[in-house]
Amino acid sequence: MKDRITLTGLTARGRHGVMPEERRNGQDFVVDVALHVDVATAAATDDIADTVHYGLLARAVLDVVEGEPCDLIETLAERIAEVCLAPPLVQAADVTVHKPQAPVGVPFTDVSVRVSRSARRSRQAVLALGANLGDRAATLQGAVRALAAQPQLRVVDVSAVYESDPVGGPEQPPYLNAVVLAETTLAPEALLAAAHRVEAAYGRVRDVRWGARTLDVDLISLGDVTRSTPRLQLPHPRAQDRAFVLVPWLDVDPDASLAGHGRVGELLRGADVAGVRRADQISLEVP
Ligand code: PH2
Ligand code: MG
Ligand code: MG
Repeated sequence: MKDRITLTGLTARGRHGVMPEERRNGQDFVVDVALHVDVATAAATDDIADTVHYGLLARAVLDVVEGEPCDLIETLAERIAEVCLAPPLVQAADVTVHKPQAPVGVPFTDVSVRVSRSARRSRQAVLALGANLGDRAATLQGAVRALAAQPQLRVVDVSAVYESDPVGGPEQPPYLNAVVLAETTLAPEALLAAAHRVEAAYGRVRDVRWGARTLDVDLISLGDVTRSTPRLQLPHPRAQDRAFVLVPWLDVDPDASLAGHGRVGELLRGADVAGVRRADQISLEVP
């Protein structure tokens, strides 16, 4: 996406700087911004609601310049980038802050800092937990807590717990399964890494495929992300066939749907759910 909306030479007085006289007297700061916005829709509809109103954005940028003083133009640029990324249509922003009257002590024309920042939109993550070794209930609760403690991830809800007959793999004990709904700004690979960290905290070793495990944390879906790499497939390629995922998922989100397969409630109509039994004596807390 190469479309840009740029504002150049936005100027206001601010009191940013390390020197006491900069704080006292203030000086001009000049800001250039380039907003990465797909303007095709607005071009077709000719409607301001389909793009970013640059007048409003310009005012918001200068409010930052005139606002709370900071020492560094790096800090100022970062604050301005945050304001630029606030409108939902902005995918990324390049912000340059110039300080042409900076007390540099030698003749000069300008000093500037430029930052480029991408919007980090929050997405819903659906994670399936499974445990069939050790204190399974304690492990699941610990896993939910450990997920909630991951940076940039908020646990929103947790399903009821289900006991399920093992599907596939060698002979092994029954599982406890549950599904966690979360909101996260993590990229897919970073979310996978977080899931692996939580598994590792419970002594998970990766040896026998589909074998018994203290804890399994599977990524079922992440917003509308699709991925097909050797390490990560999204949505999960087998979720649609797994009653031990679909039953708890429907429990925690009756409107759930799995991209490419439709509503979870519908998927379960034809599914064999006999092997998945609600474990009413166990319930998991949302931290
Ligand atoms: N996980 C597997 C393989 N088989 N069976 C049940 N019932 N529950 C699971 O979580 C499970 C499984 C591989 O991750
Ligand atoms: Mg797994
Ligand atoms: Mg699994």
